[in-house]
Amino acid sequence: MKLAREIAGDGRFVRQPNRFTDRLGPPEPGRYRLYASYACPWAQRVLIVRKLLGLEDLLDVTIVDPIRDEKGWRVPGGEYLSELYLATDPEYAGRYTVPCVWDTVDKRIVTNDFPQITLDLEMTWSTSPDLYPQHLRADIDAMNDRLYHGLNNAVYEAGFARDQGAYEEAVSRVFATLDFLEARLAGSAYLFDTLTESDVRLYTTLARFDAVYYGHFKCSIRRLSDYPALWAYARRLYAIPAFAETTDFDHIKRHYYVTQTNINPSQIVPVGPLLDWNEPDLSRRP
Ligand SMILES: N[C@@H](CCC(=O)N[C@@H](CS)C(=O)NCC(=O)O)C(=O)O
Repeated sequence: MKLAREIAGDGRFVRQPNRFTDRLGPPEPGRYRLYASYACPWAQRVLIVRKLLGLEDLLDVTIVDPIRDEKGWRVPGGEYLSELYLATDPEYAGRYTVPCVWDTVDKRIVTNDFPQITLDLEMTWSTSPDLYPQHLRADIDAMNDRLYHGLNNAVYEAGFARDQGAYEEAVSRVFATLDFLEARLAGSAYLFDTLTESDVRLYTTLARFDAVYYGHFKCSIRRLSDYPALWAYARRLYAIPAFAETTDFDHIKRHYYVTQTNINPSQIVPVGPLLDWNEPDLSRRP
C-alpha cells in the first residue's frame, strides 16, 4: 500500500510532498478542470472557494467516486485519476490525490498542491468576496499554518499513527488547537473580522470531526459538538450555501470507513452521530 511509504520509522505519519506545483494562470473558460471528492477535506476547500467566488463557469469540476479501490479514485465514465497523473508524469510513483487541476489544452495536471490552489483562485481568478485580503495575508498565513499542523493534518497523524506515543502526541495537538479556537471564536463570528481562507480551511476539518475523526481517527477526547462556540461557528458556516452544498456526509463517511481498511478492516460505516447541522445558531443574535 502506497500509504505505508508515508509511515516514518518511529510510526509517525509523514504526508508525501505535492508533486505538481505549477501555479494557475489567468482563467480561460473551458480550459481547466478540477478533480475533487466530496469526501476529502483538502478538495472540499477548493469546491467551497469556487462557489464563494462564483467561478462555476470558469472552472469545471469532476467529482470522483467516494469509494476508492486498489486503482485509486475513479472518475464517472470508468476512467481513473491515475491515468491523468501518469499522462502528466509516467514515472509518478506517489498517491493519486485530489484535489488536482487538469489542463485540457496541454493535457497535463497543472497542480495537486492543495494549499496553493485556493490561494491562486483568490488572488488571480476573482477577488470578490475577498477571502485573502492583502492587509490580513500574513495573519491568515500564520493561522493556516497553525490550523494545518494543529488540526487539519494532525487528525490524520493521529489516525494513521502506528505508534502509541506518536498517536497521543498528535491527539494532544488536535485538542490544544480546538481549545485555542474555542476561545478565539467565543467572541467573534469568524477567525478574522470577515470570512477568509482560514475559515474555509477550518470548516472542512470540523465538518468531518464528529462523523469520522472522533471515531475512525480516535480523536475522541471531546466532540466538536462539546465545544459551544466552535459548534455554533461550524453551523454558521454551514448556513452559507457554498459550504452546505459541498458538504456530503454520506460521501464523507463511506469514503473513510470503507476505503481506509488499514484502520477499519470490517468496512462497517457507523450509523451515527445524530447531529443537527441546521440547528439555528442563537449565539450571535443581532
Ligand atoms: N496532496 C496531498 C493531500 C491530498 C490528499 O491526501 N488527498 C487524499 C484524499 S483526502 C487522496 O486523494 N488520497 C489518495 C490516496 O491516498 O490514494 C497529499 O498528497 O497527501
